[in-house]
Amino acid sequence: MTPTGSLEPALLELDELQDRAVRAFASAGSPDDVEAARVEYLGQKQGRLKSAQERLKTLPNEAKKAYGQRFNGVKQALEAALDAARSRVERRAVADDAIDVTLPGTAPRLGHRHPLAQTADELIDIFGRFGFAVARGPEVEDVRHNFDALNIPPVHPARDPLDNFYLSEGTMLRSQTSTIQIRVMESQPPPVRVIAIGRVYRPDTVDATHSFMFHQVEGLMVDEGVTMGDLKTVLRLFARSYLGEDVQIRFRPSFFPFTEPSVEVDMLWHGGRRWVEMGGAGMVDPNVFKAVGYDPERVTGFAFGLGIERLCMRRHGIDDIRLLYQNDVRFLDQF
Ligand code: FA5
Repeated sequence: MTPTGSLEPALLELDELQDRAVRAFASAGSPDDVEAARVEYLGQKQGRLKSAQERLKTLPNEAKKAYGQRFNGVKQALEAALDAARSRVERRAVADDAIDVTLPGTAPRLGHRHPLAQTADELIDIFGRFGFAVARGPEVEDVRHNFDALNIPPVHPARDPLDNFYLSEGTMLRSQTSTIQIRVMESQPPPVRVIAIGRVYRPDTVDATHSFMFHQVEGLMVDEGVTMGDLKTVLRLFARSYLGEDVQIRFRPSFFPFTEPSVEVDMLWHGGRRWVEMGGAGMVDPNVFKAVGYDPERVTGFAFGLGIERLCMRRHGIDDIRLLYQNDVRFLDQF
């Protein structure tokens, strides 16, 4: 305890107060620490500097001047230490909010092509290797390309309004990609070797294997001397490329107005027990050649139309076509 009235110990205590206060401000790491130090040393009510000021009254008059001068110096030093501490913690808060360019970045979540788009790309790739170019046609079609030129007579059940999406007079949403066969042959002379991939529309009841909108890949090859053997070879090679060496395919006699003879193409693989229909195919009917101005005495050709959803589903083990259209990312992420 300093004896009241003695200058030297009072000055020493002022020095000590300054030392401690400056250290407290210098070590304050946050705005709260700085505030706590301010209250302890510079607080108006019970701050240590305030107590040191009170001390002045207890000193003899001749000591007051020296004490007062030292006191003012300590006060200035403490205020400077407070200012320095404040601006230091503020700078740090700004730096905490700033971007640290040395940290690893946040990788953006990349999407990928839809499984059906991937299938379409792969089909274009495989048939491309067999020499087939890609052709396109409109989804809103006229009745001539969807039916007439394909040798489908006016009374044929395939034209039933209950089985098609008719639009205005003479137009409809195409029900098959075979329309593109006609468009290609109308626009170029033989030889032809094309595939066409696109959406087709039918008011079918939706279930695990049927949708009212789905995709087909159409193939057409026309030249002198094209045979059914070529058709079978191309489809067999395609099935092996897309589904694997162990796939088996079979051809079942069938009927389409635009091919003669016509077949359904089924596939079976991975030791499966059930044959699944891929699509229809056959040798282009002479009446179709006549409708587009080709000479059926000179050229022959084959055509096929396969369902892309079913190919994609078989390839990936998808058991419900609706999954392909629900756009649930948890499902799509798997492909
Ligand atoms: C046709 O569409 C003929 N144009 C195929 C063809 C082309 C034959 C060239 C001869 C020459 P089909 O209606 O069978 O044929 O349909 C072909 C394939 O489309 C079917 O095997 C099936 O895989 C798919 N498909 C048919 N309807 C649906 C549907 N509602 N939902 C999903 N896929 C379907």
